[in-house]
Amino acid sequence: MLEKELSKEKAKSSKQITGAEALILSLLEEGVDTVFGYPGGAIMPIYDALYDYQDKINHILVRHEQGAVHAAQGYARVSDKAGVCFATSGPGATNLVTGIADAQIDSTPLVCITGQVASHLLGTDAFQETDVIGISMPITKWNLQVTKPEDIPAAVARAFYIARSGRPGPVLLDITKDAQFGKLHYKYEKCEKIRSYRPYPKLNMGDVDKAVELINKAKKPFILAGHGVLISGAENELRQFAEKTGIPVAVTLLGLSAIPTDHQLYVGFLGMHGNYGPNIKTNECDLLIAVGMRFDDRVTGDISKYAKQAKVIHIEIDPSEINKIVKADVAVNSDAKEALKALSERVSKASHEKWMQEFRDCKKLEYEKVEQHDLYPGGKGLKMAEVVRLISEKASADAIIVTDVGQHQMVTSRYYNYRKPNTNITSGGLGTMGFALPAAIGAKVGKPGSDVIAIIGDGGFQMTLQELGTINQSKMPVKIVILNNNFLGMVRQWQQLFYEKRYSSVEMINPDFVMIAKGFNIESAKVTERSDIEAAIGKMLDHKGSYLLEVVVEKEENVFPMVPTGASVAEIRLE
Ligand SMILES: Cc1ncc(C[n+]2csc(CCOP(=O)(O)OP(=O)(O)O)c2C)c(N)n1
Repeated sequence: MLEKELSKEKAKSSKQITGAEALILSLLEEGVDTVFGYPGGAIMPIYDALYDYQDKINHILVRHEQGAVHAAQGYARVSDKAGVCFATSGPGATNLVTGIADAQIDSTPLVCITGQVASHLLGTDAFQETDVIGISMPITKWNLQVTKPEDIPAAVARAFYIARSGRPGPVLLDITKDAQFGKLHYKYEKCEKIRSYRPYPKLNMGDVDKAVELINKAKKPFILAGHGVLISGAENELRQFAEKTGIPVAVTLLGLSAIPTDHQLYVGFLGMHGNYGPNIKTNECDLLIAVGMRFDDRVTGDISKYAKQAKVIHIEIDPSEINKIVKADVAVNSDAKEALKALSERVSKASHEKWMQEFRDCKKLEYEKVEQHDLYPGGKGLKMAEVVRLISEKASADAIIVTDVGQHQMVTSRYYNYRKPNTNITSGGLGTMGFALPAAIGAKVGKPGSDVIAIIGDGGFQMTLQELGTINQSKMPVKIVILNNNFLGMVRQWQQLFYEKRYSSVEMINPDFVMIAKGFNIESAKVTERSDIEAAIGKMLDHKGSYLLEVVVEKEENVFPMVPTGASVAEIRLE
């Protein structure tokens, strides 16, 4: 049906159409069904063209361009498509910057379209002129300024190809107003390759054989699974590989949900606030098999003391990540799915029961020292962990959990039971407070059949709370849980532990969140007592529309374990 209509559009366009209409038709050719955006002067012709295509493209009007870009990220992360956002020139474009940087570091495919002043005004400090190409150069996978209408279709084709292929990332097209107004003979050709850009490296079987040899010999092998596993859709291949070899699997923050957290070989989450076992055992294993991860410093701690005893196999699609932080004994420059499949076919069947037991012993210690106090606290105050665990028990397996940044993010990563792939959406590399609320909107649009639950701190919520307006206008049934400790909790924790409790600008005098939600027509409730929490979560999940639940939690709770900055992973603290 759409194809028929598109060819009608094309036939019409053998006359001539505007660059703005060509942009919309090009987006339709790429299968775009949703755009998150905010209009303004320099992008008005595009919004005018969009008016005629409202039945084909759902434009979600956000309340701030940062909301558009984070929503596009949420959409991309759950839908396997590129997220698309529109913004005007100048402040519209600069408001996208945080989200673009976030998408770049977390390998999220985005196509950002900005309007720009007319080309004869470029470089004159015209009204709302800003050099968004210069600004976004280091934070995009590719960007381009388009000044001629006839260049629009090919630019869009290239943009989608680059954003989605290989290691995904954000691209930006800056389109001058005269290019939007001007006319062209429209013709669209999809981009399938670009000279000298090789997004899919060919798997080298020699490297695979070398990796197999190391895996078969290892006594204490250890898999570290990252976001790359989810991006390449390699969850089954990861499981098959781990099950055949009996190797324990830990995940990075963005690798969470790549393997079910109740899988017998899953040993926990890595990094600064990760689980005890995976951190300690990194420095005791004899082989690290890193898959689709980039050895972020939050994972490695002091790099000079990181896994020195181990051989390293690094499976990674982006060659620039290989040997960047950790020297690989065997580098497999490949898509994770293809590499894991090849490895599984060749490795010997094995089990590492004694080694697995060491992880279970660590888990027991962590449970006794940390988890049981977090989950079953004796005191009056609610703890984040017990709230998260209840949400985990009550939410359906395919519910998508979107976290913001801070203590609640780490607690959710530790205590939520992720059962299905891509059910964890968070800002990992950039750690962008304000991410969760708009990203949850995008995730709901990208996967309308799944419940989307945003878990946010009181600080981060106030960074993008204006997007409650988007939820209200678009009738987006997103569930929002604010874990309110009246502090910028994570910073307070650091000030307590490393700055002699000199609390400097971390206490929050908060507004009435329930009343705020009401103002946006969003059903809401506040819980302060343990006896009310279970029913409140049930009510929220059963509610058909959007819902905001404020949970007042202990003010000065700390997240442990913790690898202090600059310490080795072996120096992880349990208290
Ligand atoms: C945009 C941005 N500004 C500052 C920070 C630094 N930062 C990291 S965590 C944090 C505190 C978060 O507080 P809150 O949202 O209340 O969550 P909590 O840690 O209490 O769970 C801050 C300020 C950040 N990550 N992002």
